[in-house]
Amino acid sequence: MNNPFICPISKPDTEKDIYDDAERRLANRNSGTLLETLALDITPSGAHYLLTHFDTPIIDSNKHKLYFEGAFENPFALDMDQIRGLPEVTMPVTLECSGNGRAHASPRAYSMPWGYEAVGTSEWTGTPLAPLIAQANPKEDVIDISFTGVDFGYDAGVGHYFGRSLTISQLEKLDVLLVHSMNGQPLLPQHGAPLRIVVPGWYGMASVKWLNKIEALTEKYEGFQQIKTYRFRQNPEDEGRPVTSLKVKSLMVPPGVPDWLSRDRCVKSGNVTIMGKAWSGSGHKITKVEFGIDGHWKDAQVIGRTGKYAWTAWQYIWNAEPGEHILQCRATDETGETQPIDPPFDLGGFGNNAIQSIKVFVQARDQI
Ligand SMILES: Nc1nc2c(c(=O)[nH]1)N[C@H]1C(S)=C(S)[C@@H](COP(=O)(O)O)O[C@H]1N2
Ligand SMILES: [Mo]
Repeated sequence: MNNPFICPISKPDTEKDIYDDAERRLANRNSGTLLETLALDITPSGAHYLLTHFDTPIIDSNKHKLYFEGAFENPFALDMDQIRGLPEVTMPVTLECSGNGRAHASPRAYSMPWGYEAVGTSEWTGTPLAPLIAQANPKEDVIDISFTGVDFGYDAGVGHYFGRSLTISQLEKLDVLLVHSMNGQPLLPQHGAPLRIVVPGWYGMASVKWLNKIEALTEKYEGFQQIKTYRFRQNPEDEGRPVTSLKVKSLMVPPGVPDWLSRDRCVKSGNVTIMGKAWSGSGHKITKVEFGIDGHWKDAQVIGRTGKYAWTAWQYIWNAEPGEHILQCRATDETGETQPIDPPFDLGGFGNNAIQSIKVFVQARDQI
């Protein structure tokens, strides 16, 4: 028996607000950012969201090597000491899982049921990848460069190492970083220790963790995580469009205090400072953030961005009047892209950048 998962279970239809054991197992492993940490420019490492398909490999960094192989003129390997000795860059980058928001789309795709919380910003430290690719020197007919982690597992009956690819021309435009540290500390095991890439401005799936192989390919890369998933599809026959750069999006720190189970909020009347973050893909600037109160939109104050590839802080002083309210936020970037009110349909539940809505009950100050 080589592959016991050759006939995988088929994905059942989903029902709104009802989650089965497989979805709950995924949700327990892949924790989300605490939305209250959106008040900070940098997400504390322990509160950064996690998305891991298989198991977290436990790697001895003293033995770990990165191999440049395949159709390079000058293939070589580097150990971690050599990588740490290369020119060092620290970049704040916002990572967001492309499945973020999946649970709010209807029908919900059967997978990791993210609400709003699969996003975070870290200071990533490492060395730019481009000079290393140049040193390895791809042969003339190379079209794709693949990035493979040491984590192996099965999906839809296919056993594979988690791997992704970028074309030579994508690599020229993207400031890909080979990363060994996060927020001033060596990478935590679950975030890719000892080595990962970070692809700024793209959804998280491109930022391969536990990286040990960079391969130059003269044919199109056909790894499972490139071809079978992370594609926008309308139906199962659809070949789909690859998921690439982040769509414009914004979130707010939920104001006031929550009810334990419903997570609805209670706020005191009067001036309430609403804080949040907004971001977009490919280094595009956020030009406008609006704050919605029961469907009436006002301009929020755009404070400033944490970095070219990191989110932008915004705030709005809301004069909260007693009663029940729906609060929302909506960002627009420099290309004019903005967030839809309703989640766009996608078969895999990818790229849902619909606006966030939070229900709050405002109590008159003298009633509390
Ligand atoms: N090797 C490997 N790299 C991976 C993954 C994985 O499962 N294995 N998950 C990807 C996905 S889908 C996302 S969103 C990001 C999440 O990074 P984080 O867990 O550090 O937040 O890692 C990406 N890199
Ligand atoms: Mo992801």
